[in-house]
Amino acid sequence: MDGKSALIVVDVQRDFCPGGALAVPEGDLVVPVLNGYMERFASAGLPVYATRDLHPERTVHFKEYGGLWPAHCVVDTPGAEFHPDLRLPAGAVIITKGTDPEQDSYSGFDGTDRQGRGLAESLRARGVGSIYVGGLATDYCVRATVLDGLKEGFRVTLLVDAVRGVDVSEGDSDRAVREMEEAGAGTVTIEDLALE
Ligand code: VGL
Ligand code: ZN
Repeated sequence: MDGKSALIVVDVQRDFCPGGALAVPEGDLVVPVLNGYMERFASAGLPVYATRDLHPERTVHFKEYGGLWPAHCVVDTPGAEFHPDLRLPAGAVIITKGTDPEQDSYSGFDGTDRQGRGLAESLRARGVGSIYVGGLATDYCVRATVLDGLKEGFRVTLLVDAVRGVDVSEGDSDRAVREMEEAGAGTVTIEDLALE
């Protein structure tokens, strides 16, 4: 697909960082790297999106109600906030997902902006054809967002230096990276990022 590039920062929230309710090992280490990516995109005049996981107290996503996870990123709690050191540029679009108590909603493409517009629709409306995805967690929300982006017809690049995984089973993140590559995603680090 033709079109400009956009950055998608996935779920860099307090609860996914050390000390949080569902801490991803080294989750906070993505913050300075993503700040660098956000500066590059913003100074090139390219759109920056940030997704956030936002759950009601009661959802099938949580262990207590049949799901996989301890309660995390509950609406109106500090754990749902973006990491305090994450420097979202002015004009960053926030995409919220996980508010439906009947669904997991791992993918950013399940989310909506403040106007209720879906991520794919918002990207297309801005002429985006290529997305760069980093954040948390490699083996869940990053994976789902990358695979859905490919299905939606975007060119997708995984920011391999700006992701960390949960690894419920050892090797999950490595397997997720291979799966994303096999599905058609490219990979890049900030040293070799060349924005069109
Ligand atoms: C996530 C597990 C549960 C994620 C969200 O952001 O990857 N993982 N909810
Ligand atoms: Zn969640």
